[in-house]
Amino acid sequence: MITLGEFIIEKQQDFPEASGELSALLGAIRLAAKVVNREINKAGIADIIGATGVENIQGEVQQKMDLYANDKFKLALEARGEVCGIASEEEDDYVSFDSERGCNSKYVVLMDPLDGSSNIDVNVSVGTIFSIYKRVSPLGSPATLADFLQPGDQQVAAGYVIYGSSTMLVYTTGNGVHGFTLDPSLGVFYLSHENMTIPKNGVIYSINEGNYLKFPMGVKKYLKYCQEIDSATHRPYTSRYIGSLVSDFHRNLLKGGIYIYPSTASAPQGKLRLLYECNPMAFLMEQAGGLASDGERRILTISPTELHQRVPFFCGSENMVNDVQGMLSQFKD
Ligand code: AHM
Ligand code: MG
Repeated sequence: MITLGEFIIEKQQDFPEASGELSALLGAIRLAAKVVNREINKAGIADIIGATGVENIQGEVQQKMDLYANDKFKLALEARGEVCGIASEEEDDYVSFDSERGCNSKYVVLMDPLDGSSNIDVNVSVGTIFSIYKRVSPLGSPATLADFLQPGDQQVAAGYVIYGSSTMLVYTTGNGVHGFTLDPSLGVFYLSHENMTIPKNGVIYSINEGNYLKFPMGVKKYLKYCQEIDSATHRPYTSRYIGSLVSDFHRNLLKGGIYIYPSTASAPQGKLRLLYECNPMAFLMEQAGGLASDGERRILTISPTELHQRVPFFCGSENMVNDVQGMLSQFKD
């Protein structure tokens, strides 16, 4: 049984120039994940369910657990001292860690500390998403906005934690995707899914179909294609939508499928955020052999202009993403 800590150190040895800073940073994420996991498991007993009554900068109601998770990840990252700043769904602006240690750290972390938080109150899986870059500003100074506005193909690591029927941490440093399952009695993550890959063809599609009438024509055509009967291509496909990106992504990664959050008539850029939702998931998906696009371009090549920028998201099995992209280019509104 290999633990996450052992695995990170083992992989670090493949890079003779590695200083151990990224390993320490991943260690901080691992610790915060355990703390958040413990708290989420008490939902229903402790006073952690429900809204705070405050909205974040994106006009979404913050849940108590959103803020708790944000605080724990921020504290763990600042304490470990390997990052010069963080950006988060729950923070209006980026936060730079201006201590001497912070200014001399070479990484930044972008995160969605608790994704799918509307599912906590009803005991449905939620997750944490994280994305790690090397800073572009000089060492020895505070972090700058430019450190956070890098295209996704510059990520050095990305991953998620899924707080599900078991808790897993899945990450990549650009050398495959590896999954670890928490043994809650010992508080240790063990390697359970080495080199995860997604099937090229899937039979699951995940989309909030309630918005159907607002979808672009190409997406409507693709959904009808998914529902047609054709035994050669295993259609009709199966519809599965949890409403927690991490959970929908994780299932599709293991089984093969596509996750779609397209532009809609009322939200032309879709709902999901490029920097701390789509980019890390796109990095993981490509590392697992799948694709992630905004309908036209690879997500990882988009140059961000804003911290909380949104983007349409099509992510999953290679052939499924290619099919929907084909329909988007064929059927324009
Ligand atoms: P959140 O970060 O506020 O939780 O929003 C992101 C979530 C995703 O996890 C999920 O896939 C999507 O929003 C669901 O949106 P909708 O309710 O519109 O289907
Ligand atoms: Mg989110």
